[in-house]
Amino acid sequence: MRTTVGIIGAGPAGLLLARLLHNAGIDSVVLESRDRAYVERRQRAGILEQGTADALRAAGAGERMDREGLRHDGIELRFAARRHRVDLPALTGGRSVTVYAQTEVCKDLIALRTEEGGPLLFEAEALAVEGADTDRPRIRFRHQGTEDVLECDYAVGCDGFRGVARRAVPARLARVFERTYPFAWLGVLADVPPSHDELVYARHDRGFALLSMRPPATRHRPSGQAAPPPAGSFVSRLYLQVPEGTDAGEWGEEEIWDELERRFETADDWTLKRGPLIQKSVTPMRSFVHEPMRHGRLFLAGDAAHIVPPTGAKGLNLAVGDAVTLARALAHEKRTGSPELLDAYSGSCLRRVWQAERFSYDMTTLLHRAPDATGFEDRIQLARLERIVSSRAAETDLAECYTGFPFG
Ligand code: FAS
Ligand code: PHB
Repeated sequence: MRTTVGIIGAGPAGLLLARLLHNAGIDSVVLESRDRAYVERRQRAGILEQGTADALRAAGAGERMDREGLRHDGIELRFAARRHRVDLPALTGGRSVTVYAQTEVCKDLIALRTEEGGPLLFEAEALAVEGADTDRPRIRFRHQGTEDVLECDYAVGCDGFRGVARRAVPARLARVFERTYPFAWLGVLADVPPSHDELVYARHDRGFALLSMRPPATRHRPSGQAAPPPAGSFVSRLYLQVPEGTDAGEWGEEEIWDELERRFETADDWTLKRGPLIQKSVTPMRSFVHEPMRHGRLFLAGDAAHIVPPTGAKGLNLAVGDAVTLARALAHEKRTGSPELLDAYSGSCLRRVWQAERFSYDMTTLLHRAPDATGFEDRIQLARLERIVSSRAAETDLAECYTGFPFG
């Protein structure tokens, strides 16, 4: 099998890259180890930055997002029973975010790929990337029980944190930066309308909690069905900080609601509506960056190169930024013969990645209470929050970072 760009992974990075290359007249093959149902059902990110929403529209993949997604102009910070709304457009010259789940983004991109006809092989597991530092990189893979080789001009690892592509970068040339956190997120999807119309990030002595939401389409409705949901029909997506290594089975339904209620406490009459839990899972918290994001004709994009704790809602958006940057560079090389944007890819992405790492780290340490937190650290957290809610400069930094960084 042969193609111009061999893409490993059909998550947001791989699917959007394939779409952008198609629009630029560049052929590609996407190899995805799981089946379509798994990829379309995997509950992950829920917030699209302004740049991500714009990129999906420009790629011709934003129609259902515009119909079913929800524009959000603010988020609420909650601490010491206080509530503070951060007005995103007012602080960023008009930028907002869109609530539209990663599952839906993937469904839309898979549907487009299937329509446009470019090869997207499910249950095709890449085994290794070979010859990355030659003119003919190859991806060895197994599909339907048979081993095969995908010859390509360029190989792109969009295969996530546990993928194989990164291994093709010689250890002597790689630098890894990593931090793990002593806590994780217990995430639930609940069949009850959200108790607030925007996201709520709560810092509490008992730990962090997040109130988010999902369009009803997230209830595993196959993409393409009509009937746009009325905004009121959204369901609740909620997260609780739990100790690292927690098993979701340790938490019963009532216990989860009771703990959420404690952490979202306010001085006013706000209440948390309860309902049946549809889905429950634990996400570990990690900061990780692999440098460089290129080796010869192998490029890394998305979680294959970097991981952020989800507090800043950056993971999916960084993956989109990498795909946009790489597609632009490959199209430039096809049009002009010049490799200059390809040569600039890693540095350009890493500038954006490190800004997102800094913001995600700041939001995580601002809002989560470490198991060994001291009274001093509690007071510093509250002082940091007080600074944000009382200083337009500090609040602007949060709003600019939350709505997203320009794609290089
Ligand atoms: P992905 O991991 O999405 O996709 C990689 C794909 O490659 C997968 O489909 C995988 O099956 C495939 N693959 C792996 N190895 C392969 C091989 N050898 N051969 C072929 N295919 C292979 N981000 C947020 O912004 N907000 C959140 O709330 C949030 N929650 C998350 C919860 C969880 C449990 C996880 C794991 C991540 C979460 N993230 C969140 C981050 C997440 O959204 C990622 O940033 C996003 O999926 C990155 O997209 P990709 O880089 O495409 O990687
Ligand atoms: C989500 O809706 O899944 C979500 C929202 C904001 C975050 C993280 C996750 O910061």
